[in-house]
Amino acid sequence: MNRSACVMLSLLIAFSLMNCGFTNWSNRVSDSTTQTSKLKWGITSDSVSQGDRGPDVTCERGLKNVRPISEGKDVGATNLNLKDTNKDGAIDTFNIEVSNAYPSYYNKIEIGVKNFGEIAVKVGRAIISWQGKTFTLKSGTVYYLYEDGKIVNNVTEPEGAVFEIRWTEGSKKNQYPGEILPCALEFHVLQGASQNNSYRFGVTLAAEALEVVGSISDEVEPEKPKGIAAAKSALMPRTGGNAHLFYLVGAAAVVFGVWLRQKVQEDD
Ligand SMILES: [Ca+2]
Repeated sequence: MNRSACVMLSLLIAFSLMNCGFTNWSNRVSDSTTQTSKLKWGITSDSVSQGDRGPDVTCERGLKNVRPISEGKDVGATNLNLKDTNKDGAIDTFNIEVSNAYPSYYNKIEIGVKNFGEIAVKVGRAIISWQGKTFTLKSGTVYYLYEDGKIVNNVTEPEGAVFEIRWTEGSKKNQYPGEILPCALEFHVLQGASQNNSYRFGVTLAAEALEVVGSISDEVEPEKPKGIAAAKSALMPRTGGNAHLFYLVGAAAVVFGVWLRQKVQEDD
C-alpha cells in the first residue's frame, strides 16, 4: 500500500466514525426534547354540578341545615358559565347567574379542579368578582356580599347583605399531576336581595408551580466550545453536535492513521 492511499483510507475512516458520532447524538437530542414541563391547572367541565336540579333548596343563617323548601317550590334557578380566561386550555373561571333570586334560596356548586400539567402545583386561590370588585376567598369561611360590592366575614347581624357564601376546597396542600381536588361554592340569598332579581358573580381559580426541579428549562445547556474549538464548531453539521464526542472520535481516527502509516512504512 502506498502513502497517498494510506492517507486517503485514514481520512475515510475518520469521517465515517465522526458521522457515526453525530448520528448517535442527534438521536439522543430528539429523545430529550419530548420532556417538556408545563403548568396547567383548572376545572374539569364534566365534574361541575349544582344542587338546584328543580325544586328549590333553603338553609339557615351560616349555611346550616340545608333542606328542600316546603311544597316543592321551584322558582329560583342558577346558570353556570365556564371560561378559560387565560387561554391555556384549562377552565379557570365559573360565572354564576342566579335568576328569580328570592331570600332563602340556597345552592351549592360542586367542581373538580384537576392538575392537567406535568409538575406539582400549590393549590391555589379562589377569587370572587362581585359588583366590579374582586376578593380572595379563604376556604371554609362564610362571607357576606352587599349590593355596593362590599364583602366581609365575621358579621353578627348581616343587615342588608344580599348573599352569604362559602368556598370550600379539598384539604390537600400540594396537587400532583393527574390529581383532582373536590371544591364547592355555596351561596344563600338573604333579606337584602330584591325580589325576583337576577344576580351575577364569578369565581376565578389560580394555582402556582410547587417546584420546577426536573423541568427541561432548568437543565444546564451543553458547554459551548471556546477559542479555536468554537471556530471549528461552526463547520459542524447543524445537529446541535456534541463537541466532546466529535473531537474524541476524530482524535481516535488520527491515532489509527498514524499507526497505519507506521505499519505501511515498516512494510516498505
Ligand atoms: Ca330551582
